[in-house]
Amino acid sequence: PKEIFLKDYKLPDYYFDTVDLNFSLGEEKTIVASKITVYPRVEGSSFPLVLDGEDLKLLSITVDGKELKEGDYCLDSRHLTLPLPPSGTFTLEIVNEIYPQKNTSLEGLYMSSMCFCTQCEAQGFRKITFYQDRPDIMAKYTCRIEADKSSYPVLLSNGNLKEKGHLEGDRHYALWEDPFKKPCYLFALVAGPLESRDDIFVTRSARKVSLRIWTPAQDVPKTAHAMYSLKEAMKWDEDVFGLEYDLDLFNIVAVPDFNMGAMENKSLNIFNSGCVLASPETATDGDYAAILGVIGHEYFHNWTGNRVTCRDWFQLSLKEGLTVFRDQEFSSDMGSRTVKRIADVSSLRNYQFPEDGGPMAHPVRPHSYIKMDNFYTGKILSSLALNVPVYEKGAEVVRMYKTLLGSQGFRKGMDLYFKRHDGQAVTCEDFFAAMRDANNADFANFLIWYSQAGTPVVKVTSSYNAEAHTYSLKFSQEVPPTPGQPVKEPMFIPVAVGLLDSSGKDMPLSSVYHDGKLQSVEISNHPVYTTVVQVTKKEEEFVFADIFEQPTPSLLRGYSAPIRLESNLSDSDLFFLLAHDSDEFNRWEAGQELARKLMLSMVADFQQGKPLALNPNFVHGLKCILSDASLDKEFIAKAITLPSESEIMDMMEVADPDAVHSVRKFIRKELASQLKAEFLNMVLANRSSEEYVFNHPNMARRALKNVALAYLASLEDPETTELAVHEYKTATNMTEQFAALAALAQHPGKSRDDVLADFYSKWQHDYLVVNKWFALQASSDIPSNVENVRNLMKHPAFDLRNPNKVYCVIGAFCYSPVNFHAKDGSGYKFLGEMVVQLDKLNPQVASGLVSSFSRWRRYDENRQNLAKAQLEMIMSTNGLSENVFEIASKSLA
Ligand code: B3K
Ligand code: ZN
Repeated sequence: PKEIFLKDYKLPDYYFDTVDLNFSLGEEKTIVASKITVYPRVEGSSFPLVLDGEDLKLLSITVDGKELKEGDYCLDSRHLTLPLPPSGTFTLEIVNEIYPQKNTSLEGLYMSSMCFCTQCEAQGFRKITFYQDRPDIMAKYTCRIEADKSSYPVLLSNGNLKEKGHLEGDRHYALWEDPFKKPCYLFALVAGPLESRDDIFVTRSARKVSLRIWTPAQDVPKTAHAMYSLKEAMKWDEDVFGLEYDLDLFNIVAVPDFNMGAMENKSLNIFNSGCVLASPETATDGDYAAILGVIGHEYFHNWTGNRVTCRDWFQLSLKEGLTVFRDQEFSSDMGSRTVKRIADVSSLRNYQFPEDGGPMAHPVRPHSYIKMDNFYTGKILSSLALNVPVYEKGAEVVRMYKTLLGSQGFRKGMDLYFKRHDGQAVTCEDFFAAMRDANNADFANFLIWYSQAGTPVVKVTSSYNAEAHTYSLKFSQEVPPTPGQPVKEPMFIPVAVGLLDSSGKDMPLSSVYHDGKLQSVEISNHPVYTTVVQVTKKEEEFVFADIFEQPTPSLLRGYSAPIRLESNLSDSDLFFLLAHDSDEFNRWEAGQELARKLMLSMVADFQQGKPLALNPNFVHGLKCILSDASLDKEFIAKAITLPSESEIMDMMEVADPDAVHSVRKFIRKELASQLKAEFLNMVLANRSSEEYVFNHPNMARRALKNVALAYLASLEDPETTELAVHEYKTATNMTEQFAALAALAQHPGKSRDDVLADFYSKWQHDYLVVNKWFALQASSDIPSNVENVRNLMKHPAFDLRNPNKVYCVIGAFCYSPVNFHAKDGSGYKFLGEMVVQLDKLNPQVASGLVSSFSRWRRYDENRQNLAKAQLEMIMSTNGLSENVFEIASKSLA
């Protein structure tokens, strides 16, 4: 397999102006005819024209109307080369065959249930026809689709419908035209027996846009929330970024078989049905929130990704980091900003930090790849797979621009970015330059965020000078080495700081000394309570003036940079911040920091065979949060949730899944028993009295109730078990029903078996709910779960060809540290077998799973040997895909 490098990027020798595609659809065989106007980048130059093409059967190739004979071109398994194309502009016509029914990779053109559909990003278009499959080739497309009328009544592609009509033999056709230039990865086609929910959005310049969400007829009622989300997203992008939709039609199609969450094809977004379909009875608040976020995300790509796209795939974060940032902001504005921030930061800690510290660490903009797809499949979360560095750390980088420039400065930068680059394929530097130039900003070494991998560790120490009334914060930063980058440069780290007085109030900040210079912080005599200091060197000091008592610092407010912060705050400082910080995110963070310290020290006790005891101050701290009526309920739910097992394991020298699991379980049970009255009260006080509504207050209420119920169920006593069964039986929405089921499912026994059986019999007709049932069992911590998981795979509802089911059963299993990392190696063996089987069907899904092995060196020697043996077994498999090869070989390196 060949590694591709960013530094080798070359402008294409040829561009394409117009592309006319013609599909004659058949399940077994589809004929694709393309007609492309080609012109050389440099007039008069003569280079070979190299087209990508995989799994295609070439039928004919014509240049300017003249059919080429065999010796006129070269064809291998990946390329079609024309050694001597005509000079100047010419017309290239190619006819080829493809086999959608046989395409289990779910990229290119494939079948999902009764539909044809496509997935072209990153390099799937080459599985449809021969093309220069790279994003800097932007052309205007038409697409004519021909298919059986009764089996495929709906025919969709990008842009506007120009023509449709009947053809002989129960066939029909549709002709679509997309007026915007696009790279081929945004091409899409869908054909099938679909029906739509229709609506209209009136843009701010009073244009009417038809909105259609397509699904099989029986699912149309479940698209109301997706339509709501789409309209809200369209409005939000106008309000916040001044960005208006640019066509008269916007289509969304939901299909059950999809490798990822969704795809932003121009005006024809294709979605994993798990990211579209919802009803109060079948979807949880989490699903509703995810749908809002993903619908927003794909819609926002219309500007950040489609109108301005990436020059090459190394620039993926240009569109993904920015669009994730935009969807995070959208969700924050639609719900609770703090809670959304907490969720995003938890995700970074659970996935990004571990990856950044392992063999797969790579920068936001990678330097090389073997298979581009691997930059999308870092974590598998229900049905959504996202690459964390490119997507989520990329979003953090975009967030830092906003932190540094403020909302208005950031908006100016965005405006300039679109003004300069609309219709272009550009790079991360272009985005950086727009932000800088629009604000005359000095960003020093900010660009290093794109090229340097690893999570910076920032240490901060503080001291107060009571005579001078100054307060000093000394920062030092270190970026740990990562593969290929042994030595690191200091990074540009914006640290948002507030100082609390002894009553817990924010102190006004007037001025800061930095490098011996005094800088005013106040803005025109308005007191400022949070200021952003810019740490750009290995060591740096900031001294706050006019501080009249010893403060407690609130550092990195709102998590202003994606770093690990190590401070000299004492436990009592942290309890103080937990109780008083005006920055709600940092209140949560103080509680988490306390919990991390506590858990790590108890893990050490556990490993030394000492009895476990829970610090009463911690119980008291949580009790205060629980009883603080001024706090948002969803915030309370987050604040009383302990850091995950993987977060704690990531902080250990040698990760010990059994110890971490036992300790976390112990603390949960102890909290439940000491705060039982409070938790019971929370369940009773927060039951639903009305119909399901998707809004923040209602979701917050349900979140708090569900967390409390899970704590209570951990007691495994008859009273709380009965309560959970009661909540399960009386629930009127999936959020509460599933939470009660999940609370019971953690503990082996009759109640567990009964509710699981009941749930399946209730919901067996709904595959998305059945997926939840699968995931709950597969991710369970009950002992020796691997056997249950093997049995689940024999269940009639399981299908190895459907990515969602693979994620819900095999993927979910890997998220139970105790079972995946079982000492006897049974979990590793299971995953090894599955990767090999899946790789033959769907390499993207297989490589997503193999990454669960990549951190094998973090465990004890016995586990290391067992995991390594599986990686070696995978590597020795014949016919391994490049996708799996890349992850497995890098993991072993
Ligand atoms: N851009 C798509 C990702 C497709 C990846 C395919 N391997 C989804 C998104 O980020 O919006
Ligand atoms: Zn995206």
